[in-house]
Amino acid sequence: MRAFIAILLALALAARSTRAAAPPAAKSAKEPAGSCPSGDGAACSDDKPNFKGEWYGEFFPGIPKIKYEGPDSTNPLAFRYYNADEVILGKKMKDWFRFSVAYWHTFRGDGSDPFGSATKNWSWEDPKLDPMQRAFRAMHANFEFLDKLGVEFWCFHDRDIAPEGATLEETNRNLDQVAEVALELQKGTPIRPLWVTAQLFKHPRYMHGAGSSPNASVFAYAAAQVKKCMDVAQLLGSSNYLFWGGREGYSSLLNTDMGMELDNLASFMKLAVDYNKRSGFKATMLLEPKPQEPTKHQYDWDVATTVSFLRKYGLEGEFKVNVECNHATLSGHSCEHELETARINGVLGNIDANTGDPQVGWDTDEFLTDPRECLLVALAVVRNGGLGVGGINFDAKLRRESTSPADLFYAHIAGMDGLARGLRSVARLIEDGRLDKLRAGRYASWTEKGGIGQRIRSGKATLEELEKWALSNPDPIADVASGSQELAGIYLDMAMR
Ligand code: XUL
Ligand code: CO
Repeated sequence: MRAFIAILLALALAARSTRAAAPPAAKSAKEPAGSCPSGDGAACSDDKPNFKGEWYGEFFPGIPKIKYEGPDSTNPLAFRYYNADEVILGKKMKDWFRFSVAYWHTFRGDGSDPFGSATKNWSWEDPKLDPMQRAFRAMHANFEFLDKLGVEFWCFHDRDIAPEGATLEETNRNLDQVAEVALELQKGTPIRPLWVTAQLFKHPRYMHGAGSSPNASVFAYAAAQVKKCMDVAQLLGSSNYLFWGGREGYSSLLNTDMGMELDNLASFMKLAVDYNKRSGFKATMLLEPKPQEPTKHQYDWDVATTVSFLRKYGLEGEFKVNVECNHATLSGHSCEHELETARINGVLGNIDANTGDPQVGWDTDEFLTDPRECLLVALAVVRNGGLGVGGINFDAKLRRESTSPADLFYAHIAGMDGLARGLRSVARLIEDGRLDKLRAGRYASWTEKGGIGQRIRSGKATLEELEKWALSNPDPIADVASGSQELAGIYLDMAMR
């Protein structure tokens, strides 16, 4: 009897877990129709020629090309602030931002978390298809999405676009095949990758790191992966090549030779820099700081640590940094601080414009929409004179509970509009001029002609000379003026609309 009950219980539990694993349907009655039913393609095929026999339907039927309708628009599938070709502060909005869609979150993110299985039911991820067919479909979905959103850049890890095979050779072949499809889809469009990176953190071989792994054979394998990934990036015309040190760090110093790991990581970077030059790729090389997660300590902790790493190993001038806002706050800084640190060191190359949640202590990768934060990010871009061949990618994902394909559009529209609104505010702030004046005014004594400030900045002053100067001049307390921080806040607030 007991055994019988146990069997019944086991069967009931098994049925429950199967139900829990099946993601809900992606459609919502109120929203535009989501995706085509997956599997056969016939139900939503149109007159487009079949491409390599993989797919000939629309993945986002019912979603129009997203247009600029101005701030009074009530249409959530329109831009209210982002007007791609409008010139602000001497540059088209699209050229200030060079927006890029992050492939991994947008097309491969399935909503799973450590406590629950996938929630999305994207048609390109049809479980009936094999991984390569799914990869081709996801690539088609990417290009339809970019076209409808009006974005000219995408960014990806090698393993986002093509699955690993049984051997490195097979993996490379998979990557070549999907890259070929991407190249075909790019043809006749302005669309190019903003940056490409090798995924050196998911596979168990990288559990101790890649360039900083204690195993030389893992280092060599990772180097081979980077070479191949750089070749694909070059083929697709990517402007940048990125390293985010997923597991380049440690979990315990007890078993870690930190000096050796850092030396090896620098060699890894040098090999890539060297190949970048010799292969004719000549991409801008980027490093993306993050303090921790998944490791306890990541070697590229923040921008300042990354700059000091580059200087120690003679790599300054070879890399710029990709500042991610959520990583900035994880490191105990603000995004503004990280952007400014990068700018004054001449290394601001790209931005992952996302945000975290102040109530959650990890990298939640949310779309950045807070007007004040967006203004400060846009201000950093303007102060830097733009991002050169870099740009802004979102590295942001839908919440697990957002399961409609239309949500992918809402999220990106909100992210793009947020920064566009920020840029419009920056233009007002600069035109108003009072914040710049307040800031510059605090340093007037350093630029005063013939003043002691100029003498000190020339590097010629000595301590004895300054002692003499202090003894023969009144106490500087009379010159110490208010910082007027609250007034600065009012100027910022007045520009925000
Ligand atoms: C992880 C992260 C990465 C990089 C690219 O925290 O930000 O997705 O942006 O590898
Ligand atoms: Co990132």
